[in-house]
Amino acid sequence: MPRNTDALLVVDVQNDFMPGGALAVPRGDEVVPIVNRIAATFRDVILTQDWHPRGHVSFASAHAGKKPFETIRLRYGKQVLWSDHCVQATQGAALHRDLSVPHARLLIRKGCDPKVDSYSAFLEADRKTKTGLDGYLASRGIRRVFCAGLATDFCVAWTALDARKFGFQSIVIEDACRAIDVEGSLEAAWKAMRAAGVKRISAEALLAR
Ligand code: VGL
Ligand code: ZN
Repeated sequence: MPRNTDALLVVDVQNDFMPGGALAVPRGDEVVPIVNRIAATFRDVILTQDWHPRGHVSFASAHAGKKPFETIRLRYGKQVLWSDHCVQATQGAALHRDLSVPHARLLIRKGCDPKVDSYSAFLEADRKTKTGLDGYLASRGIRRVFCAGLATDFCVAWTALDARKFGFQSIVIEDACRAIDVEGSLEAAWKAMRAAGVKRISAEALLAR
């Protein structure tokens, strides 16, 4: 069973990332019942929500002649461009209706700056603006974070990597995530996570402990 020094980060389980959504993650809906079961075993659960203003810099539609999944260079580095998604206060940005984590204590909204993306729940894509999650977790006495949700190769991976950067043990619950997988992004993400000391576990193994 998870300890009081463990937290679960439930990343971007939102309508736009579901099959049929604006930025669909294949089989993204399958994580919902798994996340619900896992979350019930954690005292500390933090939810994240991708939460962009209209015309956000990560939207292909904001750049003349650009299409989703193309990349551009911004001041802070390379940016993949996406279809418009998770626009603040739209139904697409809402959490999946069957996500059931009534005891979650904190919801982090990210990607709110019109000019800066944020995959990670800890740091925006400029790699210096903090969301405050690191301080929150430290204040709660958390030493180990488990990550689940969408998408494995973007928001989950960046969050799990930044957890290491801020000194937490970091574990991805691999079957409680689904990936977008553009141009080898999933393999690259696992490689980076392995190199950074991010561990992987299955939901079953976690629940059996
Ligand atoms: C995400 C692409 C753009 C994610 C968010 O949640 O992984 N991916 N915005
Ligand atoms: Zn986004």
